[in-house]
Amino acid sequence: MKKILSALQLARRAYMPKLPKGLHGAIEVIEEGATEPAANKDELKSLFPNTYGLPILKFVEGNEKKNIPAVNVGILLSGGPAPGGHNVISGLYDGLKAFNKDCRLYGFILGPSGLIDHQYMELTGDIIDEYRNTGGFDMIGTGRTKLETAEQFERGLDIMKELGIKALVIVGGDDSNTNAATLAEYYMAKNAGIQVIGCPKTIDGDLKNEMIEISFGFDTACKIYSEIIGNIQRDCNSTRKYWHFIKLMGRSASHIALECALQTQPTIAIISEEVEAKNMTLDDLVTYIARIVAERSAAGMDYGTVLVPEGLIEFIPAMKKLIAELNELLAGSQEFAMIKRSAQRSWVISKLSSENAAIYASLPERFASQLTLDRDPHGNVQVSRIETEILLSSMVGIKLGKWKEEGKYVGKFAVQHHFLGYEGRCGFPSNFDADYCYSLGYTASRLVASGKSGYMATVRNLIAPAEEWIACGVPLSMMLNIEHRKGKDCPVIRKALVDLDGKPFKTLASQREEWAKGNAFVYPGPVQYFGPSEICDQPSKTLVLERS
Ligand code: FBP
Repeated sequence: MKKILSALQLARRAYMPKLPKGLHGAIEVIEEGATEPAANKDELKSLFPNTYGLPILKFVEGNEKKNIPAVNVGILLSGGPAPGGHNVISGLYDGLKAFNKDCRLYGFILGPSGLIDHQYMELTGDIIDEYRNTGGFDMIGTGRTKLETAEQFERGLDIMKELGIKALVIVGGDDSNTNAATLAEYYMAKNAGIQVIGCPKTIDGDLKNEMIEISFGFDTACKIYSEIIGNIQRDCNSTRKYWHFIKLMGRSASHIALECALQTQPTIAIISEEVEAKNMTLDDLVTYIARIVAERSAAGMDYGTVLVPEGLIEFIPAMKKLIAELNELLAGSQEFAMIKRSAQRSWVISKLSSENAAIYASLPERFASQLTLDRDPHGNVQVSRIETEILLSSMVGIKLGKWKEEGKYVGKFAVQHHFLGYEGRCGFPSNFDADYCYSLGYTASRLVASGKSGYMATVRNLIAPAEEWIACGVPLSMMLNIEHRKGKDCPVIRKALVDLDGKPFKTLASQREEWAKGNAFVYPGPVQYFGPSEICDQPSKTLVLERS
């Protein structure tokens, strides 16, 4: 069947992403000093003897074109989709072809499982052209299989040997890049002749540190969510009868909620990291929201918006303890899986410590059972399936009901719920993400050509015009630390949470009281692709505040 493309799709296909100067011309790489991780140095050195301490690499514009032999390269996408993934692939493809037109690129299907199960396709020019500047990961698909066992690594090696692949690019978040670090070490230790290179992806924006300014996809996803929040706010301000509780993706950190709050100025924005820092209970949080609802009601405003970060529940200290105990209890528990649904609640209560059992028993049935849903392959609670926005609004409703009985509140509290997550993960990448991702893919090609392994492709100086961005290779080993996961200590890339001393949060904190009192709503409108640079090329507010 012939695919029908919209006019915008056709126009986007023709868009040529901007590249930093350092990626023009011949390959020239500068090695900076040796690196080390911020913590657990000795343990990490013994776990990663071959990839520990590598230098940071910087790519600069080169003059002398060297002859580089053709290589075959594999790429896989891992975890949730993020706008721009196809541009990483097209940047990698174009970068490889620029240094030798006989290079070939293979995509592993549906993420890491494609590598293990030998499901792949060759990515030719025709296929690449069809997906340039499009959203989604559907060119080759993605998955969450965790690459962790020697058997999986060997299965990967078999297929890569068969296809003559010399380098593998893994596009993913903190967990997937942790896998990339382990795989790089494994192949280097056995001299397998396979380079492994990571690439920082996740709409959550929590794969960042002094070397990674932002993960790709965050910019577009936040712009899409902000457009929708703006539309909801305009509806809210038009009908003046609802409180909208809007849950926003971000499995752990609240970067998305914070960025969207800065873009849209909602009535209330919850930031999980603040809830944890202030040691707030669920009741504290409910009281905080109910107080604002009641004050607005007294001023004649029975409406407003509340942004709720998806990962909130794990940041309420008492809930965090409960979830940690549930994780240990349910990890590989055959017994729990065999129990009838109706008996699961009492089984869990009987196994938990008395403190956690009491909290668990106090939760509404539906919510309690959501806390026991399967963990993902990395051991994470699937917070996208937990209806925190409904829990909060119903508890606020109960509190307001009590205040009504006590004569402290007379308003109306009518609620609408929204969950913004999947709507933004496959959107057309913004110009920022289109350029950034293409540059990341191109940088990965330079790492391949330079024979490097155990590196992540990164691009820095992102608030400057794209020409001035800096393409780098950062050792994966320097981003690792040891954390307790699924009942054991393991090396993982540290997740970046919202910094409560950072400018983005401080900006929110300095303005939110005003937003709570009046109508400060901002309606940012849709992402723009063609037009003046100040409308089309602006990076996220978080990035600008953090880096300016
Ligand atoms: P990644 O970290 O893999 O990029 O995924 C992010 C995310 O979109 C989270 O915000 C969300 O909790 C999760 O994926 C949902 O995943 P799934 O697609 O498995 O439902």
